[in-house]
Amino acid sequence: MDPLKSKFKEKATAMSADIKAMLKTHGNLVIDQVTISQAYGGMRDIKSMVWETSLLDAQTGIQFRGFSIPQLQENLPKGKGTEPLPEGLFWLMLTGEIPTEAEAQWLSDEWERRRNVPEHVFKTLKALPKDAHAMTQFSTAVLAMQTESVFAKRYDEGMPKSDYWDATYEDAMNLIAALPQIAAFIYRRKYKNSKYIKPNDSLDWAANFAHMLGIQSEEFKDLMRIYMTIHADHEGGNASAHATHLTGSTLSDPYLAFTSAMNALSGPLHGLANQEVIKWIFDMLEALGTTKPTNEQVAEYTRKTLSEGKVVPGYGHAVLRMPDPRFTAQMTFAQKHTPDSDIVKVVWQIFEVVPPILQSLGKVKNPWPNVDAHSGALLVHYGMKEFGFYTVMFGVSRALGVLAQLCWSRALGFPLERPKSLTTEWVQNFIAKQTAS
Ligand code: CMX
Repeated sequence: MDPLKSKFKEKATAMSADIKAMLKTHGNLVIDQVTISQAYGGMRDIKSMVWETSLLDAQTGIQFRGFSIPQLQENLPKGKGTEPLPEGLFWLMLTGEIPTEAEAQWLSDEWERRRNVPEHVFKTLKALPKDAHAMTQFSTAVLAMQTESVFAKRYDEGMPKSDYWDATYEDAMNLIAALPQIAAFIYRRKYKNSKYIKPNDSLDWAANFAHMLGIQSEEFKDLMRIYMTIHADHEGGNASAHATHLTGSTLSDPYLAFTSAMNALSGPLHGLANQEVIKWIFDMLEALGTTKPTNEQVAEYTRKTLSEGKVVPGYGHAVLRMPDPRFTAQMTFAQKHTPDSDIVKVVWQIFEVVPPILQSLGKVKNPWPNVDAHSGALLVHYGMKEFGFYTVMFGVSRALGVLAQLCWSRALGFPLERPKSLTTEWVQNFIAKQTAS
């Protein structure tokens, strides 16, 4: 058994026993109540699922196994670069332990060994029109690759429940290993005349992705390392994580579950916001006829967007009530590497101008930027102007978190997810009974 799998098995076996004992003694403790507003309002804040790999706090932001983003930057292995390796984060999410440089290097090599993409996946992609959205292509490719699922094959052969975690781990590792190649193929086919770039065996997972996209600078490789790290996981209730959890809970294999995640990520209120942000910025600069707008011009354009009944993309969050630490991490990267970039400066200007305007509406619960407010400007700076591809990059990263958690969900034997729904008539009758008594 490989070192990561055996460590995961050891941790999951111990935790499974702990959870069984806890449920026996404390299973009836009430941890939350649900209001009618929550039932109608997208189930905000209801504590009703367990997600081991990360936890989100409204005021302090995301923690991966108890580590904030700056702490990940301090503690995770960095390989040949200066930013954390996503390999290290995956190890941390799966085992709860920070890996050594050697363990992160082992994982890099292991993903290199597993990264085979079958020819029919590329053929499937080639059958799609190039102008199909990059996320449609990405989701289709992952679905086409489901032919390789170890979980589906073993289930078909009668695998016992006790082995589900093992087959899930195999699929998670193989899929994560293959995603950069699939994503880069989509990018090069769609935008670079199908001039593909072969993987480079000497590079880590994120740097190899940068290489296959066709941007060879060391700075961009570091950007990909931090980008793939900060987008990986955001606890379990967000739409892409929850979609993986829900689909996976039916014992659909990891390829099918991850496709659900990617379809959820493709919505403009979730991952597609990263394309919408840069589109909004480009549209604004074009409308104003300048690359260096004044704060008054940005404010006026923001008010125009709101008056047209649209949201300002990249701002607001269902949980956070402060600037997203993933935004701040990208801003810190930009302050270090690209302080003179015009497009990055516009992002910082929007950060100054937009929050008070959103606050003044009186209804926006979080006027601050989220992760998507910054990412596009950095990509544009390094030459990736094709914003229709941006959500695929988010998706490649998101695989790390949701698939690590899927291993945990199978190891802990989480059951089919099936919350209770109501009709408005049921709610009205309930109110009538409550108010009568
Ligand atoms: N611009 C304008 N209005 C906004 C807004 C924004 N950025 N954010 C919230 N609002 C509005 C909502 O549309 C809602 O209006 P109505 O009552 O008229 O329907 C009101 O403020 C209250 O919303 P909220 O409780 O503050 O926010 P929600 O939890 O419902 O929604 C989110 C959260 C992210 C969907 C919302 O802030 C939004 O649409 N933001 C822009 C899109 C975006 O950046 N999404 C990416 C999120 C991060 C990610 O998942 O990648």
